[in-house]
Amino acid sequence: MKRILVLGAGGQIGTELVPHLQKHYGYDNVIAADLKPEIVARLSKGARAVTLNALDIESYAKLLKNEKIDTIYNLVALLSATGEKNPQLAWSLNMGALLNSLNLALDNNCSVFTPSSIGAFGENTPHYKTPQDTVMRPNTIYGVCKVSGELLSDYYHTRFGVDTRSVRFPGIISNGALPGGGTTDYAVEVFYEVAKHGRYTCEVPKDTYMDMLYMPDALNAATQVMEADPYKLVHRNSFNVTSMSFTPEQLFTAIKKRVPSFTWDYKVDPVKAQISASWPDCLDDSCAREEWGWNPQWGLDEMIDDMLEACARKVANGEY
Ligand code: AKB
Repeated sequence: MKRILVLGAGGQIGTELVPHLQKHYGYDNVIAADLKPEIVARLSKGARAVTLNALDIESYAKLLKNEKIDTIYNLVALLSATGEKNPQLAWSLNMGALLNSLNLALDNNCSVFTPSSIGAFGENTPHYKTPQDTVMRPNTIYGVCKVSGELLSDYYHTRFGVDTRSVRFPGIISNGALPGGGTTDYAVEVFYEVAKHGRYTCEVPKDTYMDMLYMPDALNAATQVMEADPYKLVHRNSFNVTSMSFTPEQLFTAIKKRVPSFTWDYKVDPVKAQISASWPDCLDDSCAREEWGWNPQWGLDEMIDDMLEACARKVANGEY
């Protein structure tokens, strides 16, 4: 049985990845680590949780040894929009956590999953059916970290034999923890605002296409790529994955069909407009399908129905 550490466990993905991993590998085999004690206090209600600064390599090494960890899910990252407010911090945090994870994985014989992103692509990437292997010249610090992270992870695999694997996540839509600081966050926020106020002001231009995944598919992507037969992997860092692509206007129109009183408008944030315009409209994820059987289950309509119900419940229970 695997012994797993989830770093940055209190964020949007970690909050749901921890119970998903517990279900597959057992409660005791999953350690949830986060920087902030108040987040660790929340996590400890449903997991073995510890406070850890991923940049503190000695504490990180001690935890790996004490817990006999063999698999690291490194989710530590400042996202695209927040990264632009403090590029130096984004670089030192995103790359520092990755470099420590790779070096400690080498010393302790661990596998490492570090999500990449559609943010790894840039303006001169082909935007329609963006290929697995293509031009990658992002113009955000987040994207620069993601491309560097992909290259570094592949380097640690080919040079030192570390088992590194990854997927390029699009926007992830979920109703566990809210995302924070991303360009795709609008596609989550809108559901809470529909439930609470019946209206939403969107900061991304109405006609910008971006790929999205519903959380259950994102969780499966993270565990399936780590379980894949290594001999079938032509790629490692990182695989395109997607299940839907839409514009804000298309999403809001589809919500309005279910909630006729819903209204929305736009107050475009120039940073988010620039970032979202530079990202793909839709990815080609055929390599993930061929090499490890990627097969997402959630499309736009099922996702909207599920999100509306879950967010209405959360608002009714006073959880938002
Ligand atoms: C962001 O918007 O920054 C993230 C991402 C697509 O990586 N959600």
